[in-house]
Amino acid sequence: MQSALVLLALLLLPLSASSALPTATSVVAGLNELARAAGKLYFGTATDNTTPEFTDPTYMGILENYNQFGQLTPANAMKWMYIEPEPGVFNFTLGNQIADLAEEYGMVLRGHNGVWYEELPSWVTSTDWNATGLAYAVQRHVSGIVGQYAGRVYAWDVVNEPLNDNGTYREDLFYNALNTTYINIALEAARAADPNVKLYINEYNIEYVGTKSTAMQNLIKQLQSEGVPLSGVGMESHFIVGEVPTTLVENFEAYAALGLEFAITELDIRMELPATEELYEQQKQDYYTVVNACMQVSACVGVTVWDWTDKYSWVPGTFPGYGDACPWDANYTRTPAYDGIAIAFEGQSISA
Ligand code: 9MR
Repeated sequence: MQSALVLLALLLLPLSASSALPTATSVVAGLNELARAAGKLYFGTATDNTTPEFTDPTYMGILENYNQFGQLTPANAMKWMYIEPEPGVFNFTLGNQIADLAEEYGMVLRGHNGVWYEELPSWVTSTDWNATGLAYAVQRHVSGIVGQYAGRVYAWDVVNEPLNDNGTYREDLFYNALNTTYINIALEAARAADPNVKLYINEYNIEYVGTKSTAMQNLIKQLQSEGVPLSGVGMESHFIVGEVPTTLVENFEAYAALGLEFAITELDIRMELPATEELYEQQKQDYYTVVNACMQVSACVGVTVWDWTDKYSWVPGTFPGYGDACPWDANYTRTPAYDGIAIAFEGQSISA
């Protein structure tokens, strides 16, 4: 009886929804290995130890594979609310866990992030700041976190998402008390705390030619003219299947011309669910387009996906009806998107 049931289950297996979709076919050791062979510093991923990811052995088994991931970004662990929950009182427990993991496997670590309008502790959001008080708090925060990881972090997203989509400055509590000087204060504090770490500004919708990208380039020129330390720009790259911008390379070259390096820092390409074979194929093409754009510009140091499996992606929670944005599906099967990344790092062209 039992073996009859097993047989029945095996017969039904190919009919399940997920196995009807195409999977990756690349026979490669791993994406980081390919990225490094292509001269990039890493292919990496965000990872989150504030959620159940780190208690999932299957997840951890793949995460810890250096051939796949040569770089980690804490999706939440180093954000202000976790790392400085009370004024001047730091808690590095979660951040250290990711930093230790990166070190154990020889992975590059990106620090994320210093100053951002989200995920702030209540002591920051509930204070009616004057300029002097907030300047002190920003300086203490950034020097605390960058100093803690000095020598261990490759690059810090010191300032995160300072712009609105129309190119104006985001009027968050930092801007309201300090205008744009909070950016200078944060970058200078970071440089004082670690003389060697790369200092980045990280932002979305600046990956392509447009108003917001121009505004970011103007901010960079302004900082450079003031002698403020800045090493790189993070191009988040949260895209939609079939809507990947066509001006990535042209735009990336404009940043390289400013003398900066840059990285794809939060790549994912979401689709409207349910997934279809056609959407998966388009997504493969789209992943190829983004990674190939990084390949075309030597100032692009590496590519990070904003977690690698749909099981833990932030996308469905934020964009209802959308998902399947990662190169591994929720069952840890590699999807055609994986092939798109691999083909780009291999320097080959893709057939649509
Ligand atoms: O992935 C992060 C998610 O777990 C958090 O709930 C969220 C809070 O806003 O932040 C997510 O990460 C964001 C990153 O820090 C900055 N760029 C956008 C990312 C996705 O929202």
